[in-house]
Amino acid sequence: MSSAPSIVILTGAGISAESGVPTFRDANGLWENHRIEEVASPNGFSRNPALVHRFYNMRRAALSTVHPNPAHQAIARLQREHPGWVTLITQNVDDLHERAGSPEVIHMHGELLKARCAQCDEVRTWRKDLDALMRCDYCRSVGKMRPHIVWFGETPFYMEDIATALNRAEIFIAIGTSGHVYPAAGFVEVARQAGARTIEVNMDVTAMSDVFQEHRVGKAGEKVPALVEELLGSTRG
Ligand code: BV8
Repeated sequence: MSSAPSIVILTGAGISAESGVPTFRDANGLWENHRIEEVASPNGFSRNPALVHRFYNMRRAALSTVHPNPAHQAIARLQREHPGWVTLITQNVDDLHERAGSPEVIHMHGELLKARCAQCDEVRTWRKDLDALMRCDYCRSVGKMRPHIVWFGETPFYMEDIATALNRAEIFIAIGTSGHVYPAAGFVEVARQAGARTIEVNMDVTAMSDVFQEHRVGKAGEKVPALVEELLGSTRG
């Protein structure tokens, strides 16, 4: 096992901002005058499935107009070149990490380009619009297709894998996340308890800034490539 430190990275909407994907704070938590917590929730979906499908269809269609930025590319480079473990956890539902070349991405809040049948739980890649009248190809039920997204009040995906990675982290880096949504916001505390060096990359102060030991204040597109160069340089010796 290499002596190189194991690194855990958590990304949020801020890493995709320079690619042109609006952050939740940019929308100050609203969409078409609905609070995002209402739209991105099981109650919101059962109350008004057409509204929720519209919310996700619009964001899914917008993916074809945006591209990875140097921050996504730098993380993919770290995953390729760092001799130790690198675990990439994202709260984002876009596919920009994958398109930047990241070999493994833990989408703890799901993915825009996947749909799930609420009847049989089958998940499939989905690039088009979803609607409330669609039939599931597997169980044939109608009207049960939903975005494969973790809504507010639902349990995030891959929590066991995440806990394992956090407990063995020697460096924990959070990039472009405001630290308001749990359990992701609490990951820094778990890593710090495990003795990790903690680094926050953000343009602003966040709800969790005081828990991080180090800060790289600025745009992810500039600060992440510099941080990756620093980390790779230190393992090159
Ligand atoms: C759960 C998918 C149980 C949907 C999302 C009361 C108190 C505490 C917690 C709760 C509470 N009531 C309810 C809860 C729990 C709730 C929660 O935390 N609510 C909040 C609102 C208080 N959480 C849940 O419901 C979660 N589930 O708790 O289940 C459980 C717990 C543990 C274990 C098992 C079960 C599920 C939450 C998931 C919801 N789904 N996404 C979709 O995308 O449509 S959340 C969504 O919002 C994102 O995924 C992300 O997580 C969050 C937005 O945060 P950010 O990504 O940080 O984005 P934001 O816009 O806020 O900030 C951008 C940041 O970038 C800023 O800091 C900005 O300065 C910076 N930035 C901008 N540009 C740049 C930049 N930085 C660098 N460079 C730039 N260019």
